[in-house]
Amino acid sequence: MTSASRASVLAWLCVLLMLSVCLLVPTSAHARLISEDSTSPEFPSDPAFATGSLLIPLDNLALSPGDRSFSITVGGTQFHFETLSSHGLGGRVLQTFDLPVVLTITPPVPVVGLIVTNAECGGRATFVGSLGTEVGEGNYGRFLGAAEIGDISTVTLEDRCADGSSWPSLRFVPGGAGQADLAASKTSNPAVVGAQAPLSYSIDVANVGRDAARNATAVDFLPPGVTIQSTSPGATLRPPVVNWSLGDLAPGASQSVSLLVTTPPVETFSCEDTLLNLAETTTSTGESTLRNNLAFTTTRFDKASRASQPENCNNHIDDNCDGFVDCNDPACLGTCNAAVSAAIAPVPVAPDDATAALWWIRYVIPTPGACIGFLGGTQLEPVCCDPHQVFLSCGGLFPNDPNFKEANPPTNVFGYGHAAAGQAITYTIHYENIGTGDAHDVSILDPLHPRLDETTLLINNDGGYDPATRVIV
Ligand SMILES: [Ca+2]
Ligand SMILES: [Ca+2]
Ligand SMILES: [Ca+2]
Repeated sequence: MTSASRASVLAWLCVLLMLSVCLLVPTSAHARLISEDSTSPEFPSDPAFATGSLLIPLDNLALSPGDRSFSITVGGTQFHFETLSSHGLGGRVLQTFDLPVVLTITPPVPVVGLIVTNAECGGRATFVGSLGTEVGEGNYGRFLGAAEIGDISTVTLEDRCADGSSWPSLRFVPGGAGQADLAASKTSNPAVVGAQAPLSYSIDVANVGRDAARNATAVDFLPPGVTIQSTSPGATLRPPVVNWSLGDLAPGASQSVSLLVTTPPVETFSCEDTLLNLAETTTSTGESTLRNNLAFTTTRFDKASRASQPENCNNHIDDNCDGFVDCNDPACLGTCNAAVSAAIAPVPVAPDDATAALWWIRYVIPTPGACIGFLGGTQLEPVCCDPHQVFLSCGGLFPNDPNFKEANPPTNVFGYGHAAAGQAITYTIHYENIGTGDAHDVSILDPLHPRLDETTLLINNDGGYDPATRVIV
């Protein structure tokens, strides 16, 4: 996802580029590929088959070369398996020759797999469900299947080097994958909050589907730095995650949970901070959609709560939240640039007045240790907006985190850089699944900094924007 927007105010002042927290949320935890040795006495051992499955030796179906479909009737329901492949299903056993066979299943099934034999380079099976896709590879007796990816409607069979593969038997669980549909919503109070202040959250979970949702849960991902004060009953606390087991939810039923936290101490807030809180709901029953399982709220830091703080002119922090850091702040005039202060009288600077800010900076002479190095349109001393005092002009110094966000113009490793007023900033979010299972329906949430102009926002990769919370999803 890339977003571009304009710095709208405070010309030539440093712009904090580490603007937000990006969160990756896999919302289908149990989806899996099934890969088993079909010659093992334990086969099939996957719990997906515990409730009963059908093993279909395809040679019992008496398929002829060129046949493109077969049907199996279970409990009055006819399951139809069909391919549009020109060479059909291959004959006595299902074969792929030099082209993949795309097998459609009508109606879809919750669990399906096949045994592969005689693949030149190993067989590959791709299972497409309503909630995700699984891909398995194997050879000579390996059973490849998939479960908990919703209603599986398509299986693509192929050989990894396109020389042909044979799939002599098929196993599936008849019946739909379930049509529960949990929907989460979330509220927070208050909307703007100071440091070390109470902040409450509530999460509502409703089953809007037609089937019961078994083993429903509500999970809250707390913002960094908050401390938990209390929760509604039944919570399991593993900060920064709080989890509630809700049991089974009948169609139309709903439950609410809540928690109270204390916001972080003032030292950990920047003036423009936004606390992003996420909630997710899950069920072991198949859902018709996972898009509504995630809910979030944002809470702005109350800048006014720090207006009376004195500006420390040497700590690289905007202590009083007037938009000006250290020597940029009129309160520091005479402290940071004595030579200049004699010639230039302090001027009242409105926090969001770009013209006033420009005027002020233009007449500051760069001196060693001073926080501004801009004169005549050339350069800023970047340390002025970097409390860590390390500026490495590097997009991409993020070797340890597979999930990171970079900006152009670039920032240092702590996310600090600078941009001119009106300049476009491009953010690129990189993400990677370093686990051993597939992550389905991954969401990326990115709160937009309050001083970036949302009217110029461009979002790539099918992202959406919620203007109420200023969060890109
Ligand atoms: Ca849902
Ligand atoms: Ca300061
Ligand atoms: Ca200030």
